[in-house]
Amino acid sequence: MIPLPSSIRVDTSDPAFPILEITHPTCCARLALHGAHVLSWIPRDQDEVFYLSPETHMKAGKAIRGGIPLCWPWFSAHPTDTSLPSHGFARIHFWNLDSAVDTPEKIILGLSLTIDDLSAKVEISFGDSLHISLETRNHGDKSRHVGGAMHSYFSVGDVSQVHVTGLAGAPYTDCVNTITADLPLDPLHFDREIDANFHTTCPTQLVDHDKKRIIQVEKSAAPTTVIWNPWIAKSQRLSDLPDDGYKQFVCIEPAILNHERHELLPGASFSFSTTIHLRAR
Ligand code: TA6
Repeated sequence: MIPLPSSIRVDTSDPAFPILEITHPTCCARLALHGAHVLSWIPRDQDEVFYLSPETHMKAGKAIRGGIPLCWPWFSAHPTDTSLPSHGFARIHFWNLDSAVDTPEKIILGLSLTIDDLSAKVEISFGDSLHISLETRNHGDKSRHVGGAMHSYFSVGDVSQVHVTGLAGAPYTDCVNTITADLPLDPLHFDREIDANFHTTCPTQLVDHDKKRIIQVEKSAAPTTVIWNPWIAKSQRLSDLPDDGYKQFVCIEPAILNHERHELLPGASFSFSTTIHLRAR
């Protein structure tokens, strides 16, 4: 482990699953090296921003349910080989911690993962906002197609008391056929399973009347924003989510879908990112 500033300690209560615990004047946060996975972010004077299932796995090779799963180098099912893991490799491998910097405004972590001839470098800044940038580089001699997502589970007080704005007019793909004429999309309320890909570069806002806050999700180089809430039936089918887990989160996911993947020529790189801000409502 690299030398860490005093604002970061390693929780080794499970030595096989190290978690960084950040205590900084601007925020507290937790990150698992497995998946370079943000588990928690609590800005000063705010409540927890992310939902983490009390029934999540926390072991090698299993995706964590909640926080910010990094989907890479593809989102959802692999475009040609369905035997490969859904949402790619990033969230089911341990990443290397390459850097940890403490500044008065934020903590900046750098982590990396290499799979075959693709390397991923993620930079995560924890402060009074949260910024994640994921850079992919092709070290091979053939071009590669790369996509992914930052699959954030935002904690809500009561899913019936929230709505999402910023989707007005965006073309979308409804992955579960639940968006019908009775469900306006801007603002988007939740009274059923929603799994939809909105093709927009605009920021999205999660307005939480219960927690009296607005979470703004900005992004760069991610042409789609995925909105997901599993609702009742799917929550009951997911073994790592309580049956009523759907009441406590909404996923807003900056994404590069399979048909939007970047072609990375040998030696080339590209990055996409998200920035999350909170404000009172
Ligand atoms: O959020 C979009 C989505 O692709 C949904 O279809 C749902 O499957 C979700 O991701 C969770 O995926 P996971 O593999 O983590 O269960």
